[in-house]
Amino acid sequence: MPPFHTPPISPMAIAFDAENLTLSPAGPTLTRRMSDLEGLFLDTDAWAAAVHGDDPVVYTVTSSPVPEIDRELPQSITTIMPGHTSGELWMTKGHQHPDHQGEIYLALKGRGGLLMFDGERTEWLDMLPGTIGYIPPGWAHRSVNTGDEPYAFLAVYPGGAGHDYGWVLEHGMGSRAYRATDGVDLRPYSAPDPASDTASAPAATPFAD
Ligand code: PAN
Ligand code: ZN
Repeated sequence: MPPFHTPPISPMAIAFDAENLTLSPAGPTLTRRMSDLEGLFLDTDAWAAAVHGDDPVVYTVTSSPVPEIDRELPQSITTIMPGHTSGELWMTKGHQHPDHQGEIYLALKGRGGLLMFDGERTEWLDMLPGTIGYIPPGWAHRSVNTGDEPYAFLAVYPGGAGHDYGWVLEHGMGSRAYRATDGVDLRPYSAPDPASDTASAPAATPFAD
């Protein structure tokens, strides 16, 4: 066996259903609720009101069985629900790969955006079905649903890259994406407001409501 072969993964076919957003055979699925996005939305009161309400699912990540280990190339489909928290569009947590390596996203359904930040520069890519968004090494990345339907994309990334979520909490993402009549309103990043009384805060609003 060549030294670069990592048992027990063997060559495999993975059925990719871009309509039903499934990978088969499937690996683990992650569900991220509003409560998992602490410290990320600017309006902390609105975030807390949503958490204390029905704590909605903001996104899911379903994976193939390829593991997140060095030299492997895992894939996953992320689906972000439409909605906003005080105007700030629903989004993934965002992360930096501690072992800086590139990644690709292929947009599948809905409309979204890929926000990237390297600590100094911010980039935004509009993501429509068929768009490949390329994330170069060293750019933290976050996905945003800019439409009124679920936004889904396939991600393919190096299994040994790791996921550092603390980096985004510490450094931010350079911009925040707000709902706009036509697309998205990108505003300069600012740290979340300190929490106050949540009783009168507006709850997060799925567009479907
Ligand atoms: C993606 C992301 C996925 C969820 O597979 O992990 O969209 O976003 P968060 O990890 O920021 O919650 C990816 O970029 N993997 O490296
Ligand atoms: Zn990534």
